[in-house]
Order: sequence, then C-alpha cells, then structure tokens
Amino acid sequence: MLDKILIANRGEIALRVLRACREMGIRTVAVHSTADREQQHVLLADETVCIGPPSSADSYLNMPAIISAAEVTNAKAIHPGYGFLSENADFAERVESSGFVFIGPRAETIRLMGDKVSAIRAMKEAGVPCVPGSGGPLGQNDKENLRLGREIGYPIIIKAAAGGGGRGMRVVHEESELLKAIDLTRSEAKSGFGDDTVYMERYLQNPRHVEIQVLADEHGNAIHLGERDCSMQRRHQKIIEEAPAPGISDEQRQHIGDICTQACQRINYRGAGTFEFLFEDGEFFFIEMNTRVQVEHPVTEMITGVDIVNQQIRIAAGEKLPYRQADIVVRGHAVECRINAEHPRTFVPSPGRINHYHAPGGPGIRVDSHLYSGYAVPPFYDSLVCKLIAHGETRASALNRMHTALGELVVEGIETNAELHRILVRDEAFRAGGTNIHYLEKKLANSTE
Ligand code: MV4
Repeated sequence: MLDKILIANRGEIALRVLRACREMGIRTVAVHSTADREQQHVLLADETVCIGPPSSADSYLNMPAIISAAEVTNAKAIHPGYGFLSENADFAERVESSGFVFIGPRAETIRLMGDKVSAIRAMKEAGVPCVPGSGGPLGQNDKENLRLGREIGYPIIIKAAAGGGGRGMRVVHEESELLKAIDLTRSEAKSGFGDDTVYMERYLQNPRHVEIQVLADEHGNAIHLGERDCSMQRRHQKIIEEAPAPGISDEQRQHIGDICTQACQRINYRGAGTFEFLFEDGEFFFIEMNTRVQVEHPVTEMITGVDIVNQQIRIAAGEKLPYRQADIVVRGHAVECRINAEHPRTFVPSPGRINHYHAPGGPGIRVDSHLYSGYAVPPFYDSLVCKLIAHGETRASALNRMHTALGELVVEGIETNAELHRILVRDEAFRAGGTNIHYLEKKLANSTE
C-alpha cells in the first residue's frame, strides 16, 4: 500500500482525501499557499509544505513546487482532488516520470478526454450513444460545413475541442448564422485555449445533466455506481446534485451503466471517472468524460456505500476492485447542496472571517466542509465552503432531511447561498423531480422581474 500521500489541493476536497488516508493508515502531506496556512486539512496533516503565494498559478498550479514537495517529504503518491491540476495530462506525466504515483487515470487517458473531439470519437467507437454531430473537427470548407449543418439539423451548437464545462460554446439557430458562428467560436478557442479546433452537435434544448460514476482497476475490471442528476445549475456551476436521477428506471440505469463499464474496458480506463450525458426524452447522449473525483461524489457514496476516494487510492496502489457489478445496490436517495461564500442575490464572492460556524447533524446527514469558527475564507479561490448531503429511504425523505439540515446550519461573518437552497428544496417543480438545466436560471430571472 502507498504509505504516504501528498494532497495537491485545498478546501473541502483536501480534507476529504486526508480523511480517507487517515482511515487507511496512510500518512499525509498537505501542500498549501501562504493564504492557506489555517486550512483545516493543513492543521491536521502529518506534514505540511508551503508551495507558494496565494495566486493559484504560483501555488496549486505550480507543478515543480508540488513535485519538489513530494520529493522532500518522500511521498509515494499525489492525489490531485478536483480542479487545479486534476485533469492536466502534463502534470500526471511529470508526476509519474518523477517516480510518484498519480492517483488518477494514465496521462494519455486524461489527454484523450481533454480533447472533446477525441473523447467523443473514442466513446462512439466504444458503443456509447453521442449527440448527433460532426463526429470530428470542422474543416475550413464553408460549403461542407453548411451541408453538415443541414444534415444535423438546427438548432446547432459549435464547441471548442479544448473547451468543456461550458467554456467555448455557441448556439446557432439558423443556417444564415452558421459560418459566422464557426469563425467566432474558432477565434475564441484560439485565444482562450491556444487550439482553434471546433466541432458541431445538434443543440438539445431542454436536457437534464445526468452523469454515470465509474471505477476501473488496472486488471481490466470496471463497475458503475449508477447516475447523478446535476441539472440544478447556474452559469455552469452546479448548485444541487442528487442520486439516483428522478424518473430513471433500474433497467435504464443498468443499460447505460453497462455501456459505460464496457467503454472503460475498451479504452483501458483506470481510476474513478464520470461519463457526462445530456438526458432528453428518455435518451442519453454522451458529451464529455471527467477523469477526476467530482465535487458531487458524496451523493453516490451515500446510495451505494462505496467510498470513492478510498477506491481511487486502492486502484492507484494496484489493487483489484473488491466489488463486482452485482455487489452494487442502490439504496434510497441522496441530495447535495453546495454552500458557497457568495452574495445571495448578486452571486459575487463573499470572503471573510467566519465568526460562528455550526454544522447540522442527525440521521442521514453528512457535512463535507473545511469550515470552523474563526477560519477566514480567502478571496483567491473557489467560493465552495460546505457541502451538505442528505440521505433518506425516499427522495422526499432526503429533501425533508436536507430542509431540516439547512435550518440548523449557521455560517456567520460571510454571506452564503444557504437561503437559496432553503427555497429550492421546497420548490414545487424541483420536488416533483426532473427539472432541466435551464430551470434555476429561469426561476431566478422570474424572481427579480
Ligand atoms: C450541450 C447542450 C445542448 N446540446 N450540447 C455545457 C457544458 C458542457 N459540459 C456542455 N454543455 C452543454 N452542451 C448539446 N449538444 C447544452 C449544454 C449546457 C449545459 C450542459 C450541462 C449542464 C448545464 C448546461 C448549461 C448550459 C448548456
């Protein structure tokens, strides 16, 4: 087993990884910026290394500093968490070539999935249903692009191959706008990502965002842990996630899940991963694959009992998955509310000192947060400060428990979006289940009219 792991992240996920290590008897190294000396995981870690100034570019994205920290502390492996360097193929490569274990997929897999065109091509070949589209990069031939557009049918979405997560996209409603839109997306992609490759898909107008969690070991075994619905979002930031997705039958789950595990075996995937789908009119359409542990992984852990971070570490250590698909049983329903340090109406970040913090509790409640009374939320990073997770035998019970938990939560000294969550968990349409990716933005627009 890996005896010492360096955690190349901060906030709640760094604490989550630290807890997994502790439980497994693995020593921990916390690397942190000068702004993060008081982070809960830094205070709890066996060893700490300051890797740079507050700016992420000089600390959490500073590859030489992180690898040097692994060298001086004699860590065996690096867990990248999410964000920062977690999906950086060059980092994974440098970690491995420096003699450390990267807790994640092979660098070549990260690279394959980072390019959305090659990801879609690989998934299509592996039998995963994709959105009807160009199936490859667009060329410079206007006539050919117009023909492709007509074949796919309008509305169409142009996406940058190097984009993803909502960056570098443009919707085209009619043929007369197509060529201009391709040009614009191309030049934005060039300046934003240094790669002007773009592709085309049929634009789905009212989909839900449903994703499948997978685990694959180095010995050719792969399982899925069912799906999550992450449709409650604003500007590509997820606000609430849940598992299982409302309205998806056991048969549908097994069908799409089996497709994903077979695809993992076909591409020789390793580690935890997520297949992102748009779900519309009962059909799944693959859009992207994430090669990291995700913010919303706890809802899957709550309904399956599988510790995803523990499994990531075991897989990285070369162990075989201890589960076969038949061992995975979905039990009940789980919901996660992301509590952000932000102004409740403007959504502007609200950093500052927490005078008073009180975490909720009770049956079915889990709190993943690095907050404590007296901690100061720095202004330099993501505004996620607390994840409230509620599990219940039914969706209604999980939502009721969440509502109770939100009532107990106290975060004083900064502003948060907790009140928005209190409204959403009682929202009639959300409670009915199956609201789409546009629901929250429409609701917010109506409430400020
Ligand atoms: C789409 C789409 C509709 N049709 N692709 C946005 C983030 C990136 N992961 C892909 N995205 C979308 N791709 C087709 N063919 C709509 C979105 C989209 C979206 C997807 C998931 C969650 C929230 C979203 C918000 C706006 C647009």
